[in-house]
Amino acid sequence: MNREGYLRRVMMSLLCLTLFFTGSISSSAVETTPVEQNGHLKVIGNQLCNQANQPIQLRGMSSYGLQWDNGSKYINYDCLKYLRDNWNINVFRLAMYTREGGYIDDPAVLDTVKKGVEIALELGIYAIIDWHILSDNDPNLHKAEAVEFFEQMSLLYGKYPNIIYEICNEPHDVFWFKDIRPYAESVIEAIRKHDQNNIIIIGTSSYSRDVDIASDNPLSGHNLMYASHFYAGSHGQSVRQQIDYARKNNCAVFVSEWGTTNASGNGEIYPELAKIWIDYLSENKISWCNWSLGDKDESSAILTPGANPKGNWTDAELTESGKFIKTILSTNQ
Ligand code: DCB
Repeated sequence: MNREGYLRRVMMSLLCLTLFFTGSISSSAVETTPVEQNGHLKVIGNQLCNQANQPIQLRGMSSYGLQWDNGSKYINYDCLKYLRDNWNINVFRLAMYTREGGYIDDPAVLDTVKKGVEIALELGIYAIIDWHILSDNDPNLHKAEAVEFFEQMSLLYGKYPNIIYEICNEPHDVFWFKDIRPYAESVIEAIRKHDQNNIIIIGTSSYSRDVDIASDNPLSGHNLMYASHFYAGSHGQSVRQQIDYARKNNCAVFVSEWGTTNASGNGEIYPELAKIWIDYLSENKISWCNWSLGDKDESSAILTPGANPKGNWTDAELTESGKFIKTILSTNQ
């Protein structure tokens, strides 16, 4: 090979190397989504972990009730992308009420749930499919529908690492061992027919606070977590102690819903008490979703009435709670 040919080859190789490195650097910085980074989640001991067995904390928003316009209008690609890219959410909860005009009363709400899941798949964030029992306090009231629903969801989406199932939002006036546990066994069995791996969150008694009671008689099976919900104005140290107790019993806890208000979802907000909770959850790498992404005129909503459905909100479109949550999430506090 002559000298000119040799030089040309050296120059070409340098060019290729430069293109390779700049290309790969920019794609990892900009294009790696939370799900690409973390893959299939799993529970190890009492801790949620990623595919590489490293502890992970998911943080994000719960929708408002999807049967209502105040909640459903924010389930669109632009809004959830805005929350992923500007508020750093890596999880999103789709609150599908069963009663109060929800799935049992009008199954059309399922379209919004599916839309939300498909957006989560595109955006590479985790999506919680929440069977949001509330006035129907006992999950057994609609157990047959729940079994059928979750079997259908696991068949459709179980192959994607994005999916998390929450099988009963907030049971109350029922007992863990006698009522909730057998319900959970049936629903888990239905999900596991099609999806052997994704995380399943099980609600607990007293509006999903009694994780301690559940942990004394836990379910058998893998990748199961127990729901602990709190409202900062109503629930504090004693609820954190219930969580500590469950974790000592080797049960994994997911705070799939919490609010800055009292348990009514309205009235004053309690940012100092909420910050104590947030620090506790971060220290223990406990995942959470805040209630709620919606513009109902109530203080637990993060948006003021009429806020842009596509995100990109000004401060005037955020409530006090919204500004607080935005700071916590976007500055990784
Ligand atoms: C939970 C529910 C959630 C509820 C919020 C705030 O309920 F999971 O669905 O959301 O916490 O209360 C509220 C909405 C309202 C709506 C109402 C009924 O923000 O706009 O009108 O649902 O659909 C809890 C949580 C804790 C307790 C009681 C309730 N508690 N509860 O500890 O007593 O009765 O709804």
